[in-house]
Amino acid sequence: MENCLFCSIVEGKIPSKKVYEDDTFLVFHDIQPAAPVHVLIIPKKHIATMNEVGSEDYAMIGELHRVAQQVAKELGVAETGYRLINNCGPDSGQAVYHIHYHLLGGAKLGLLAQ
Ligand code: IU
Repeated sequence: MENCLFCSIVEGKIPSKKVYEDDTFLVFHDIQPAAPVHVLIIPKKHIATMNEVGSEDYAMIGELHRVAQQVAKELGVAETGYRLINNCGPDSGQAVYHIHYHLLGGAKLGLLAQ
């Protein structure tokens, strides 16, 4: 998708600090971390928001949770705890319209972190 920041990151046109990558997903550090651990888990497929997730994507979105588990372990927050957040649409504060999940941890998180 042209003019999509996260598609450009997937394509390597914009650099990112990668944590994990496979054929379907990319995980990279958020450029403005809101917690000691703050990474973004994205499908490589361009889906603008949660509202556009179709039945053909349900298995992939399920698989994303496996990636979240793995990354949480690798980043050392699996046991201490973490938060997995998807912002959808204007009221949520979604700024980038390529679906992504924030994985936040490494400290006690405030109620409204992200
Ligand atoms: P949001 O859920 O759409 O509000 O989150 C977008 C996130 O993308 C936000 O935390 C930004 O700091 C982050 N981000 C980034 O990691 N790299 C970028 O080049 C840009 C935003 I622009």
